Amino acid sequence: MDLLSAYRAMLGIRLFEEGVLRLAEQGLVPGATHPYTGQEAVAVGVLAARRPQEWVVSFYRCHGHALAAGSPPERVLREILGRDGGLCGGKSGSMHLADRANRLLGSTSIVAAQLPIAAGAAMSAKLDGTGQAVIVFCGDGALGAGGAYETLTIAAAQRLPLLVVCEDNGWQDRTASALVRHLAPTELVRGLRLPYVEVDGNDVEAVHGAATAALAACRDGGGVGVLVAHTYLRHFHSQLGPRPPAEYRPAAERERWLARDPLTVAADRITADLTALRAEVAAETDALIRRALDAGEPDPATATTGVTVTGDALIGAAR
Ligand SMILES: Cc1ncc(C[n+]2csc(CCOP(=O)(O)OP(=O)(O)O)c2C)c(N)n1
Repeated sequence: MDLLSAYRAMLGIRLFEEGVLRLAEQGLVPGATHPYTGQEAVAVGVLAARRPQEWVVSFYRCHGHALAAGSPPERVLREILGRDGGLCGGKSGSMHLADRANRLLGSTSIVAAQLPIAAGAAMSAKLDGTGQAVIVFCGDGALGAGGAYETLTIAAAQRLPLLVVCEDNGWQDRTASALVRHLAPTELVRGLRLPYVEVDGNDVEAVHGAATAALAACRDGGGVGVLVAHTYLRHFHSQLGPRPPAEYRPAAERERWLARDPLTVAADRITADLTALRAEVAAETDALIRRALDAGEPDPATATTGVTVTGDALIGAAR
């Protein structure tokens, strides 16, 4: 992986997300929006290891995954704002991004619901003999859900080519994970006898290396694998309604993680001067935000189009 390109991609996501947060504060984002700030190295590192045709499945914290999968940022932002020209016609909003062209199968707001969806895609890949894996992102809390357990059990028994990327940011909404979980993600998957690897989720090169190896194992008939990436959110869980104050999370915890921000970790290893690159990405982001804000609302006549797909059409389109 080219570290400079990875840095650029992470910076693009960071500035995009900071822009979304500003727009949310101005009341321009309908519904809830969940920032990805601080977790950029996971999406960028993992998706740089993906083969172009491999499906990705995400959850409500999906902006970073979509951008790293190749979705056009302006279309993603228009979607988040519910505007014309959005990735899904302005109908999905922030939490349900899907982009067939870039193999983002979908994103769901129901914790852990993305796992069985991804297992279905992995089943399809296996039956088709494509030799491709499917990548699914989830939070650490999602691994405690019943649907996750069922999915992992069945996927393991069927040796489905599925890579589960668990983004362990230490929190589940407003609750510290340590308070509510009996087993850490690694202990849980060890109990299911699944191959797993644990990685510093703020180090894009480490994530990329681990994902490359894990995906190769999945594709090679190894079946389901799990990558647990330890990371941290810079901004809090969701931006809707009253938000907890910054000090909600312990100051020492925040400081420790923010000092190891993925952008800083990568920049420290790059010898080139990044000033011009930073200015360029900032200007690009500002321009796309301005254009998205200028976009109109979708034509009401499109409200019922493209929202359901039936039988053969679904199977045909998914391949
Ligand atoms: C089935 C279900 N239960 C509860 C919720 C409410 N909820 C939204 S996010 C969240 C916490 C999930 O934490 P985690 O999986 O660790 O992901 P993170 O948000 O930290 O990335 C909860 C409980 C939900 N969306 N779906």
